[in-house]
Amino acid sequence: MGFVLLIFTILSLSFSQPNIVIEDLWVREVPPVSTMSAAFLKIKNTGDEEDYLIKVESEIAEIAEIHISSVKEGIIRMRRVKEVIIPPGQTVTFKPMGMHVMLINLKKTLREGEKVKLKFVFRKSGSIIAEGTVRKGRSVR
Ligand SMILES: [Cu+2]
Repeated sequence: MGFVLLIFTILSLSFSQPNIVIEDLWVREVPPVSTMSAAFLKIKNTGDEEDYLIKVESEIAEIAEIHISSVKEGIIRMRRVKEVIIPPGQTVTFKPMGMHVMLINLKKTLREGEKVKLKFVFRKSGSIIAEGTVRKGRSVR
């Protein structure tokens, strides 16, 4: 009995972990005068434990913040979120009018078709670098 329990403990330790996959990353093209843009993506967790996105960094902007947009009384508002839970077996989508990565103080002009890299930091999985493409979109938010 003790032996069986020990094996079970080892198995659960080795298998209970998040597995983060980043897909469909894109950054919105903005006019050269603009100092801000936003990035959108899908974060998939194919593991069996939750993880948390706690930080984003990019070489194209001085600051990258996790934001969520909402409409209140006809006005679009954004607020910063400290962390985003990525539940096991689920995909969290960052999309226009929802969650996004706000890129503040752009260091370069973003042109459609260009490749950009962002670093996503997760509490358990650590840093994951993803490459995306600059695309045209409707509004900055
Ligand atoms: Cu924002």
